[in-house]
Amino acid sequence: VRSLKDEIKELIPQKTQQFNLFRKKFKDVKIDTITVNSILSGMRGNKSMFWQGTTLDPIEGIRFNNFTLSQCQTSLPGLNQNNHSNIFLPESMLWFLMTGGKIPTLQQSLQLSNDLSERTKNGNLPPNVNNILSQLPKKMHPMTQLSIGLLLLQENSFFQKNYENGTLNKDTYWEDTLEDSLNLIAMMPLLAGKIYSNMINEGKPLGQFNPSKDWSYNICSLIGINKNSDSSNISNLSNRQLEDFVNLMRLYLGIHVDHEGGNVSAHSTHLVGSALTDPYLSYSSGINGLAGPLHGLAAQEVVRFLIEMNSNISSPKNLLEIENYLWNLLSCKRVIPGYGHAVLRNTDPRFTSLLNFVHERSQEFANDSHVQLMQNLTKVAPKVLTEHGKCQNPYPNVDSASGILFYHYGLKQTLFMTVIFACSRAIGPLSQLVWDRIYGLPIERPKSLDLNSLKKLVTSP
Ligand code: FCX
Repeated sequence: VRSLKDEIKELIPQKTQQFNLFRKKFKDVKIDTITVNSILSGMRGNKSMFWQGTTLDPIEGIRFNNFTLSQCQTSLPGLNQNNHSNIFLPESMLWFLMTGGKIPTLQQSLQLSNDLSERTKNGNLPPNVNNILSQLPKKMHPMTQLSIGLLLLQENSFFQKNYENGTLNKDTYWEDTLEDSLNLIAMMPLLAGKIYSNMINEGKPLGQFNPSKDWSYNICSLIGINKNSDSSNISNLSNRQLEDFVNLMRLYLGIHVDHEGGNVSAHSTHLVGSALTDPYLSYSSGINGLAGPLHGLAAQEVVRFLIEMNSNISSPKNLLEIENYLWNLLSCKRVIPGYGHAVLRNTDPRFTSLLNFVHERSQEFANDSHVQLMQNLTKVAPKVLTEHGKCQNPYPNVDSASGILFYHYGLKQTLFMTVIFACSRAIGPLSQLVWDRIYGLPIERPKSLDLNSLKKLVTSP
């Protein structure tokens, strides 16, 4: 089976030729105008960034290489049914994004999975990294621990080493970027496992890495929610539930990989990377952005919000009480977490795919009052937010469902949930970083303006 690197190498001449021709032919064509409001409102809607793998349509949601999420779910290989299933392997998506749209065979996905396993050197973090992470204060925010973990791994960057010793040139930047990116992605399960064990098990391992298993399976294993878990105190799940949890993890990791380029985690990785910064440093910056409550941390906020609301209403089925609770929240100038989006103007298809996971297992979730509340909220929150009249998108986003499903299976540490998001998000922005190097994109440097300069621009004819 050909390796991912060979596949990319073969694509480069044709893709770069297309890219360069396009740039040459259309370089002076105007495609957007920038208003004062867009400068003062987080550059919302400015068409000013090149991003290859994903685009976000306000109504239909995310497309990966022009495939909708449901097309990905029927086309990308997974482990469940005849090579293709609704739950594809995140490794399949990694291949699909890195190759700019080539659908891998199951064999190629499994080979990539195996490649990632081998890159972990028997499932161990380098001893110095492990030691330093063990010494971090156990109460340190897990996203801070993750960012530190990546910075510690940076000493293994081939890009950084080879740039320093002068053996790289513009044509070969991408090769070490790919190498570093795959090594980084391979290490994410180990970092996640270490951080979760710091949080709940005094840094002692919760489970074992299994080199013959896939990336998602190993995340479940290393956080102690798996059949081979060393720790009996964490999950009391039946075999079927453990299997479902691994599938939920595969689904979650597959759908969170990317959400076009402008979101904070993707954009910060891209921006920092544009200074020829290596993948470890670049993605560590992305992670710092993901840790914000308006971005990746929202899933955790939703879990806290659902638990809190359930303790204040008589039943998750009482829609009137839910409505009153939401109005009360809004009157205190707080947001309804898991609702709204900067680009989407419809229900997030990623939310729908998580909801389908629940519907397919209705017995399992029948008695979970938090999952019921999450579902019933969809009947009330859009109406309330619409009447409230501020929010441009009153519909649920992916974070509305993700955390509470993990919670159901025993992952109770809400602060940790964004670490799992970060495992997934590595895939999109790092695939882009490889292509940034192939296309030779320059350092990003938008022009900033102070109020005086803006005033001059708006008053001059
Ligand atoms: N509840 C209450 N008010 C909301 C709201 C919500 N869920 N969503 C938006 N609003 C408010 C905004 O706070 C803003 O108020 P302001 O004028 O007083 O500042 C107004 O409505 C207009 O905001 P809008 O243009 O619709 O949304 P933005 O693009 O500014 O912000 C986010 C988008 C996602 C940040 C916003 O909808 C929000 O805070 N949602 C809740 C948090 C959340 O779920 N985040 C996850 C987003 C996503 F999935 C991700 O990127 O990870």
